[in-house]
Amino acid sequence: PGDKKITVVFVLGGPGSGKGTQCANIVKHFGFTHLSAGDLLRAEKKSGSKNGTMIQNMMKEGKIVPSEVTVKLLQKAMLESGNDKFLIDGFPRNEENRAAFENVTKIEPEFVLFFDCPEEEMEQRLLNRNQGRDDDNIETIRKRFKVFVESSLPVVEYYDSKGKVRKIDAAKPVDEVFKAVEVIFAPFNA
Ligand code: UP5
Ligand code: MG
Repeated sequence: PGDKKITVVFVLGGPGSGKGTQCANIVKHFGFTHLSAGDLLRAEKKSGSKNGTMIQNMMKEGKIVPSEVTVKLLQKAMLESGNDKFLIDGFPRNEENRAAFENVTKIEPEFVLFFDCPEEEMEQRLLNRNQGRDDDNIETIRKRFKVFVESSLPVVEYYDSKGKVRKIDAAKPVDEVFKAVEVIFAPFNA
C-alpha cells in the first residue's frame, strides 16, 4: 500500500436509469476508469468460474450476488487498471455491499452520483435495449425494480444523510443528462 489517494465515485440508479451510458461519457472527458459491477459479474459467469451458475441464477432473479464475490472482482479490476480514479457503477446495491467494500478496501466514496428516473421510463428503455441480457424480460425487470427500491435506495439514503449524493434527473435525453453530469465532474478536470 502506497500513499497514493484513490478516488471512487459510486454511480447508482435504477435498472435502465442510464448508469452505463453516462459512465462511458465520463470516462471520455474526465479520465476515470469505469467498473460496472454487473459487467464484471457477467464476465465472471462467462469465464466458467466456480461461481458461474450461482451468479447466473441470482441475476436471472434480479437478486444481489454475495458481497464477497463482487468486492473481490472490483478490487482485482481496480488493481489491474493502474488508474487511481474509478466510477463504480451499480454497486453498492445493499447495506451488506456497502459495509463489505468499506471494510475490505478502507475506501470511502468521494460522492455518489445518483440517476433518478421514473420506473415507466426505465422499463421502456430495458425492453427496447435488445442486447441479449438474460435479465431484460418483463418478469425479471419487475424483480430488479423491487430489489432496487427495497435494498438499493436505502444505500442512497445512507449517503444522502452524509451529504454525499449528487442527484441527476435521468429521464431526459442522453446529452442533456450528460450536461448535468459534467457540472459535477468539472473539478476533476483541473
Ligand atoms: N438509455 C440510456 N440513457 C438514456 C436516456 N437518457 N434516454 C433514452 N434512453 C437511454 O441504459 C439502458 C438503456 O437505455 C440502453 O439501451 C441505453 O441506450 C438507453 P444503460 O446505460 O445500460 O442503463 P443502466 O443504468 O446501466 O442499466 P442496467 O440494466 O445496466 O442496470 P442494472 O442496475 O439493472 O444492471 P447491472 O448490470 O448493474 O446489474 C445487473 C444484475 O447484476 C443485478 O440485477 C444483480 O442481479 C447483479 N448485480 C449484483 O448482484 N451485484 C452488483 O454489485 C451489481 C449487479
Ligand atoms: Mg449498466
